[in-house]
Amino acid sequence: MIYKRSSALFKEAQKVIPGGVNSPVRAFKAVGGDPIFVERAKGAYLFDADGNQLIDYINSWGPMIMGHAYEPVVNAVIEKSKKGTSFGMPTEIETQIASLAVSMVPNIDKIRFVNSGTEACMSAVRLARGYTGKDKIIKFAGCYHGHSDSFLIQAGSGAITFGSPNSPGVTKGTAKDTLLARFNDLTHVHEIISENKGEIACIIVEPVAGNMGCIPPSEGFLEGLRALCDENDILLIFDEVMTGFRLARGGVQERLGVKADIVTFGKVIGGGLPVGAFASRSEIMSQLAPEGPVYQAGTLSGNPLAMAAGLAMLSELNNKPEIYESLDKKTEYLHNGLSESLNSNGVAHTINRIGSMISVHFGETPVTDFETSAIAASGDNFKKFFHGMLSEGIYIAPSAYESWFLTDALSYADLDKTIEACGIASKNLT
Ligand code: KE4
Repeated sequence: MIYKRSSALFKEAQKVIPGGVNSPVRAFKAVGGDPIFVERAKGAYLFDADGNQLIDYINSWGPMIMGHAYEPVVNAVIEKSKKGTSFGMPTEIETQIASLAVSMVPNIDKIRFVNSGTEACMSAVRLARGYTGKDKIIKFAGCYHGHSDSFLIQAGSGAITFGSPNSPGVTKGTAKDTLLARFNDLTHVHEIISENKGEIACIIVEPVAGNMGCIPPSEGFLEGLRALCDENDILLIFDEVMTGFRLARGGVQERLGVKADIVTFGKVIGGGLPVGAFASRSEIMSQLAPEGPVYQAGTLSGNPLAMAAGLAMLSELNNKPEIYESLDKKTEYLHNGLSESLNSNGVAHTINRIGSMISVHFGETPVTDFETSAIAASGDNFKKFFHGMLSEGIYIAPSAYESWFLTDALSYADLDKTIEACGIASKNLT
């Protein structure tokens, strides 16, 4: 594979864009080398600036569940754009996609659209604080809810669960209201709640973690969070930016049968255009301006093109529920094939999978939280594996801390090619 033009484009980009990218993970810092510039994409395939064809397992970090340049979405955007691109006024299509989303997702009556997953999660936390009148939040180490200040917090020292900023620019004042718990560890959550009685507005969690690799909740974890929230008058926020409309039409609430108080969305809900959203029962959503006192706003929120893309995407998923079974089967097939390849090369590994989310972790340790994810990500194996797969025309996440996302456009021949590539890429792993 030649990447001359991508490297040249990267050099140009770095002159006018910090790090040459508009989002850090794209820069290949975790795996080394210059990032690939994509020229176009169709279905399961990326076509990069050097003309290489790659099988895509990132799919824009989740949105492309039906594959790139999906006709119904493309046509909807083209038609809508002919009527104008933004008005800053209410439009009927916003009500159409809101009604459809509310009909697909359990336990929500109303939904507010924004422009990113970050905005959705940031607004959901403000709504929870406004509704409960309490300031503190609990999040989980390794879970990512976007780059809002309250989320850029790392575990405090030792047993102290108070967070500390993990980015310059985040103030200690902000950090003190964010408490850090271990994912899949109910005892730890219970301890934190006891230490902060009556002060916690919400627990925000990726109900299936996708930012430590893919880590499904352990048996009873989500149910335990639900019980702790009910017992302590805390709102449970499911950050379903990755899992929403991907793991089921109704997301994790439907797939695993646990009720959240507020749910956030991104990625799939926009069909590849910038859409985030947060949703809840009427009693909570009525606190939002202009109905209630909790302020939240956005010039391009509910943008007609983005709504057209999202409505086309959700309509497809709603009308073809068989897509979820197809995606689950393809992901299981890939899981079994990758495992066979890695075992044939004697490579110690674990694979986490749920629905169409999957991740490969090296070493013997099962990956169930941030610490075990970090252990698996240490060493050079992931970096070698990433570049080995890329050399075989397979594009996986350029970081061991990311999940892969399958698209239903993948054929079984694509999966076989991926499995074969894994056998080659893992030959020289330790
Ligand atoms: P955005 O602001 O990037 O649309 O969404 C933030 C977000 C919120 N919640 C979850 C569970 C998420 O995974 C994300 C964003 N995901 C990353 C991938 N790990 C986006 C990729 C990037 O940062 O470029």
